[in-house]
Amino acid sequence: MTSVSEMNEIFVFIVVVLRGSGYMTRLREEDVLYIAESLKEYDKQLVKNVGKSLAGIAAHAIGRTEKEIYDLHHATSVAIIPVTCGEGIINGFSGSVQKIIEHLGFTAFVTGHKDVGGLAEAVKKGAKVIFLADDDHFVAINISTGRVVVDNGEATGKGYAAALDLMSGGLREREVLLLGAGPVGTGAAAFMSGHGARVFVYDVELEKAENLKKTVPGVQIVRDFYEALPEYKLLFDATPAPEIIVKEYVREDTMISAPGIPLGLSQGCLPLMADRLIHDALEIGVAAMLFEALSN
Ligand code: 2YH
Repeated sequence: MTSVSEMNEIFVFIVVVLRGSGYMTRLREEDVLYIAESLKEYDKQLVKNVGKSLAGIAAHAIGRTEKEIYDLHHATSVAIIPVTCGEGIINGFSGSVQKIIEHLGFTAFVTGHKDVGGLAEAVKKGAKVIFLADDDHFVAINISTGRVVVDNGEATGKGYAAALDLMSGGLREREVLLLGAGPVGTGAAAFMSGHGARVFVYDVELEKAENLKKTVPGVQIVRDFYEALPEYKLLFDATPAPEIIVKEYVREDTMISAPGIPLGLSQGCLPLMADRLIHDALEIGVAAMLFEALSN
C-alpha cells in the first residue's frame, strides 16, 4: 500500500508538474458524454444530498432566489459558440452547455457557425448571453449589459462553495480546508469567507496561497497538506490533482465539495463519500456562470 509520505510526494509531484507547465484542465469528450442524459437524475441527487437543485445552488451563489432570476430573465436566449482555436472543438461540449442551460429553464442554442461567424449568428438571432470557451478560458458574456464577463473558474468556485454551504447546513463559524489557490479556489474562498467560514488554504505553491490571502482577507495558510487533512470535516478540493484524498483521511461526517477535474478522491474513498460529495464536470459551473451573467 502507498504510504502517507509517498502519497505526499506523488501529490507534490503531480501538482508541480501541472502548475509548473501552466496546465489548466481541458475537458475531454468522455467528461461530457453523459451530461445531457443524466441531468434529471443529477438534479435529484443534488436535491437529496445538498437540499437544493442546480438552479437553487446557482441562485444561492449570487445571493438571489430562483424566483427572482426567473421573473426577470425567463425570456432570455443564450447562445453557445463552438471555438476551433488551440486544441479545437470538444465533441459534446457546446451541446452539453446548451442542455444544462435548457434544463435550468432558459432558451439556448448552439450556433451553426463556429468562431467569429458564430458570434455574428448569435447576435443576429437575438441571444442575450453568449457562452464560449477556448483551451484557457471559458466565459459567459451578457451582451445586453455590455459589460458582464464571467470567467468559469471563479463562478465555479462560488457555485461549489454555495453547494457546500447548503449541504453543511451553513458555513458560518465553520472551518473549511481549501485545497488549491487558483481562480476556482479564490472564488470559493470569497464566497465562504463572505458567509462567515474560517477558511484555511493549502497550495503547493506557497505564493499562490499568499496571493489568495491578500485577495480574501482572513484566510489562513496551511503548510502541511497531509497533517492538515484529517483535522477538517469540510473540504474544498479546487486542485487538478487526482487521488490525493484517500479513505484514511475521511471521517463519517466529512463533506467534500470538489470541482477539480479529475476528481481528487481515490477509488477506495468514493463509496464512503457517495452522499457527502459534490462533483461534476460542468453542471454547477455553467449554472453559476449563467446566473452571475444575468445578475448584473
Ligand atoms: O475545457 C476547456 C478549458 N480548459 C476551460 C478553462 C476554464 N477555466 N475548454 C473547453 C474548450 C471547448 C472547445 N473550444 C469547444 O468545443 O468549443
